[in-house]
Amino acid sequence: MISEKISKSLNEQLNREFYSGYIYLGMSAFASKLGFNGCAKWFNMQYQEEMVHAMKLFKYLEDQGSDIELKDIKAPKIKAKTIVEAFEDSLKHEQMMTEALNELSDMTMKEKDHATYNLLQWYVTEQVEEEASFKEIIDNMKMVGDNGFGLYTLDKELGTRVFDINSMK
Ligand code: OFO
Repeated sequence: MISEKISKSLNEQLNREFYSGYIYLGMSAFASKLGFNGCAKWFNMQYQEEMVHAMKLFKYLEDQGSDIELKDIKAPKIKAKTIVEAFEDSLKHEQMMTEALNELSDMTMKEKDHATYNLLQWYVTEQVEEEASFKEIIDNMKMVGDNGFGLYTLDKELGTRVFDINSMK
């Protein structure tokens, strides 16, 4: 059993995870419109990962006998004009997610809610990996600059990403 305050905050986080998925689906459509099909696939894999993040929380709330409140998912606004901006905006979004997860984690520490704290550490660790992969892609894109062949190669490489549900357990 978890407190009402924690349950409410986890429900908010559940919505944020679905929203993250929505953002990456939007980024995928944007990348594909620019002709970066590899990036589009990469973002689509990211969308699928976010759905796993959401469903992990959903299952936890269920296991704890908490109310699950499915709220409206905000439509994502894709402001990026270039492919590198799409990754930069994504990184900013992930940094916001990290902040939200750290705050949630602090809350569980204060409440001495060990089970939820333990669950959240999985997310905290996952955030380090996510931020690092966005940073790496941005760095590589900046290195390549306007070089068409470099961008083509990078796009092909990003298109090899596969979604492995087992790595998310
Ligand atoms: Fe990419 O963020 Fe979920 O947790």
